[in-house]
Amino acid sequence: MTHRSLRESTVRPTRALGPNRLGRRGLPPMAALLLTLLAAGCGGGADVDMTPDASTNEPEPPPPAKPTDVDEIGRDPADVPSPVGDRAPQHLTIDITAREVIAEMSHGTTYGYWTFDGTVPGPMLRGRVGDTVTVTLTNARGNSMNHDIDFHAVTGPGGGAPLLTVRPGQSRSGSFELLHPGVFIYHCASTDPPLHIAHGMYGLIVVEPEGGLPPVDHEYYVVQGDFYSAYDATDLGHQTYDDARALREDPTFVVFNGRVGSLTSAGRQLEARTGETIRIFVGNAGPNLVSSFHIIGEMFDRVWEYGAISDDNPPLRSVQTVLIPAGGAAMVELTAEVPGDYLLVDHSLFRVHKGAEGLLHVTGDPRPDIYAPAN
Ligand SMILES: [Cu+2]
Repeated sequence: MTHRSLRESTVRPTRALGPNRLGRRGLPPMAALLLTLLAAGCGGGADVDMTPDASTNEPEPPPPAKPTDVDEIGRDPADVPSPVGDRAPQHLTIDITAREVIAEMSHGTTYGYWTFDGTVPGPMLRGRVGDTVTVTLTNARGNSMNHDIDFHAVTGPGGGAPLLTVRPGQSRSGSFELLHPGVFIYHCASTDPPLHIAHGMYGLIVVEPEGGLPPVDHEYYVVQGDFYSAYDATDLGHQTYDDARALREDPTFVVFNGRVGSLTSAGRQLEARTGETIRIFVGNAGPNLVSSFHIIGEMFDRVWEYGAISDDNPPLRSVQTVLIPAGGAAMVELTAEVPGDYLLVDHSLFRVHKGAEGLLHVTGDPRPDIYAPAN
């Protein structure tokens, strides 16, 4: 993020007291009512209607839900590229398209997303330390905004963003050597970066250490993000983005993989059998919140905090909850011993009411030696 963009984001005019939030004469409802009462007291007995105007206290409902451009905004958590393995560094080519789409945020609500390749998060990218990647970003014709990509895995100004800033209908490319292993966020950083992140423009790039990561039975891809609309999460209709709530860091939705229910719907859950090893690449795009990532009923056998998977960083073991900063990631591994359903949550638990939950479904034989009723 550049200093220029920070200043711009700070001085952006907000809609904190937009028309929907105002009472009569452009004042907040309580102030308007107070003025009405004062006018009655000074009016020399004038006949003033003291009945509060209900319309001043009732925020307008959202506009109707819009037709959607995509059936599913949430990236499938099983959509993970193959492991790199033990290979020499090579040159990789990555093509990504910025797409602005209307999609369902929750049942009965839509949101105007800005995406990489039409999903949130965008595609998981994967290479190894020492690889060179040539990234071509295309900004789809018909989009309204300029877009770019700041790769936290890229060494150099803006994480590559200045080389990849594209106007709608255009493409640009940049080449970068991946100097550090790790699990890294990438995100759009165009003009007002948090605005673009709050519309869904982010993903993970995994840079494996030399020799690759040890094999596991399942790998999954989960990225948390917070979204800000002018309405309540339960208001059905089109949920338009709201600057005021974003600046207050008061999200309407906190979700894994793009929407409410993205990782709990049928066919989109994380799945494993008892005894199998599960690796989850977990990112937190923010733009505001820090995540306390937790799986209810399980412990992480191994955790690489901050996504620092360099060979010389041993994992933490037997961890209950992983703190993931905004703009950060972690790699966690676990084996489920007992069959059943396990909820993925942000353990700032009221966020579950805003959508921050997923599901790990484990099949296998019961283990009464570990988990059983006692009577
Ligand atoms: Cu963007």
